[in-house]
Amino acid sequence: MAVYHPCPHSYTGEDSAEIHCHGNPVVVERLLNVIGSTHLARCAEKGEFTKRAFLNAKIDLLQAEAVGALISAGCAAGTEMAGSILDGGLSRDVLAISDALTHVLAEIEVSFINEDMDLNSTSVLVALSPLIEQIDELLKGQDTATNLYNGISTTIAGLPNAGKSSLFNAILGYPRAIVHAEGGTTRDIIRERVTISGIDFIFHDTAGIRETSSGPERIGVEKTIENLRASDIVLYVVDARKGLQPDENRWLDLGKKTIIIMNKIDLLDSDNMHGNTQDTVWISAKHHTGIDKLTSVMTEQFSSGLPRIFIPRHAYLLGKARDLLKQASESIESGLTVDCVSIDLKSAVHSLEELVGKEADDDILHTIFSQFCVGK
Ligand SMILES: Nc1nc2c(ncn2[C@@H]2O[C@H](COP(=O)(O)OP(=O)(O)OP(=O)(O)O)[C@@H](O)[C@H]2O)c(=O)[nH]1
Ligand SMILES: [Mg+2]
Repeated sequence: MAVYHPCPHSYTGEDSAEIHCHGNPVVVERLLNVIGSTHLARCAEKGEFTKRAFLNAKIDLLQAEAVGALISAGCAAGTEMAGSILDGGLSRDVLAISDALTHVLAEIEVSFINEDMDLNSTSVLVALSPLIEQIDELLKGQDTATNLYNGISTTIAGLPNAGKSSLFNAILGYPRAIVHAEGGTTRDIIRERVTISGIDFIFHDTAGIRETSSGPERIGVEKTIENLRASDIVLYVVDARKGLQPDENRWLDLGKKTIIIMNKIDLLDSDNMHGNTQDTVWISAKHHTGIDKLTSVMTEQFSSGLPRIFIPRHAYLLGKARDLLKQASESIESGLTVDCVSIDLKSAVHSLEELVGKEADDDILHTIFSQFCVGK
C-alpha cells in the first residue's frame, strides 16, 4: 500500500509517499532494491526527514530534538517530557522572552539616536527582571531532569535476609524475585521498571551486603556496592527487630538519597514502632503494609513535576542567556550606562535564537540530526 502525502501537509513539508509492506526483512530488502534500481532514489541519511521538516519550517529546532528524544525515550515520563516540547509550548515561551529582549534592545538603540529620549536604567532593570525569572522557571528541576527522562535508578539494599526481595516483589505486585528464609538468596541484580504517579523508577533488587561473604556471594556484594554508587534513590532495608547496626552506616550515603526501610513490623510489638518520615518508612514487605506510604515518600522527591528542560543543549543555551541577563542587570546596578550592556543583551537574544534554530550553523545541525536513526 502506498500513501501519498502532498506538500505542504506532509511531515517534511514536501511531497512524499509512504510504502507499507510486510515487515519481513527479506521482503523489505527486495522492495528497496526495486526502488534503488530506478536510480531515482537513495537511502535517507540519519534524521533526514526531521531535518527536512526543520529546514522547511514545519518544526523548529527544539521540536526536532524533541522528536529524537521521543523516539529514544525508554519510559513514560520521558515520552511526556519530549511530547511537551513537541507541542511547541517551550518554543513559544523561548520566543516570547527573545521578543521581549529585542524590544528592550530596540529602546536602548532608539535612545542612542534620539537624544531627547532619555532611557532610564531603572526601566531596563524592571524589564529584565521578569525575563530572568521566566528563564529560571524554565530551568527548574535541572538536577533531576536527566534522571526523570531516563528513569530513577532505585536500589534496594541491606543485610542478607532483611526482606529486600520481598519488598521488590511487593512493589512490583508479583513474585519476580526468589524469597527465602536463608540469607544469601539473591546474587545477581534483578532489574524492573515501575511507573508510579507518572514517574518511572528502575528498581534493582541486590545481594545482601555481608562483609564475610566469599565466592559468588562476594561478587554479588561487589555488584551491589557498585549499583549503590550509581543510584538516585537507595531503599536500605533493615530488619526492624534488630534495628540498624552501627557498621551499616557506611552503606547509607553511597547513593544520592537514602530511605531507611524498617521491615517486618508485623513481628514487632506496636510499642517499638516509630512514625514515618521522609528518611525512614516502616513496612511489612511480606504483608504489603506501608508500601503506599513508601511510594508516596519516593514520588514526593519529585513533587515539582516533570522539568521542561532535559536536553543538555537546551539547558546550556538557556543558562547562558540567563547569565548574560543577570550580568547586564548587575552592570546597570553598579552604575554602567544602559548602552554598555546592550552587547550582553544581544548575546542573550542570540543564544535564545540558537535554541529554536533561528541561528544554527551546519555543524550544529549535523551533530543534532546525526544522533537520529535512519528513517526518522
Ligand atoms: N514476618 C515477615 N517476614 C518477612 C518480611 N519480609 C521478608 N520476610 C521474610 O524474610 C525472609 C527473607 O526475605 P527475602 O525477601 O528473601 O530477604 P532478602 O533481603 O532478599 O534476602 P537475601 O536475598 O538473601 O539477601 C523470608 O523468609 C521472608 O518471608 C516481613 O515483612 N515480615
Ligand atoms: Mg533477596
